[in-house]
Amino acid sequence: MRSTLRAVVLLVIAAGVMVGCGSDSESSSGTTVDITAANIAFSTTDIRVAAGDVTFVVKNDDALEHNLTIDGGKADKDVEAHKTIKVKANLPAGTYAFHCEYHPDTMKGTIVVT
Ligand SMILES: [Cu+2]
Repeated sequence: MRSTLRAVVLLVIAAGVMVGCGSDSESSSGTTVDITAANIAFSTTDIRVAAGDVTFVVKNDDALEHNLTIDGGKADKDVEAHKTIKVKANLPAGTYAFHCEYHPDTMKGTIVVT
């Protein structure tokens, strides 16, 4: 009886682990670019990606709000203090300037899409 109980417990644990592994992150196509905003500056100012869907993961390490704006109306999204956001943009080949709406003088860069 005791070994049967143990087998059932192990089976339940195994099933739980399998369910946990199965629920992976959502399937995403395209490129992901990580940008960190810290000390009123972007960690990356010279971005190069392939044309198509690009997901920008913007992490704000500062205690004030930032923003990611990509020229040409490709993106415009705020990032609250100590938050991380995802911004999706479909970018055809070309060169795009990006900046933070609140600190455009110090937080800006270029995205080269090929
Ligand atoms: Cu900013």
